[in-house]
Amino acid sequence: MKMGRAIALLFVVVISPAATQRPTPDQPVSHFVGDGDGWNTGVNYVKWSKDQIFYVGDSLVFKFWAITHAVDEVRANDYKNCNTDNIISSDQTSPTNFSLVIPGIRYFICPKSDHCSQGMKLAINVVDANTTKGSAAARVGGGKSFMLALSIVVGAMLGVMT
Ligand SMILES: [Cu+2]
Repeated sequence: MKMGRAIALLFVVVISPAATQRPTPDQPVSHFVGDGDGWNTGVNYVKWSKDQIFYVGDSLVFKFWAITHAVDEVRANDYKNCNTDNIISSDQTSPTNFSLVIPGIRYFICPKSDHCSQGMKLAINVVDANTTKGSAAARVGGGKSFMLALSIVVGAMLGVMT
């Protein structure tokens, strides 16, 4: 009984630091959008953004081929519909740097050709390190997309088992 509790405690101690990728956001981080792929077509930015936590104080850097791409910051609905009629800002030169100064979701799309509808769009949730510590539910899309991802994983596991 005592042993079991000790093991349980050990699990908490060992597992907790690994639960978040950046437990101490003391150093601001520059997030290079798409990593080595940059800002381009054929990159899964939903997946890219899920793999990291965006803290207030960090920055977001877009690197792209300026002839074929650009970066427009837009609002939620325009992100959803790939609409460039009400943009917040537009940047045509690479690299483009955005400082993440306040918490909240920010939306970016490529306004060139039909790149946005092809998936060249990015939504990030900027979190305040003091209040959220980057919990999964605080990610872009909230619990809904997290549950969707979870159900896909569970579904895949069930598929493997049967
Ligand atoms: Cu583009």
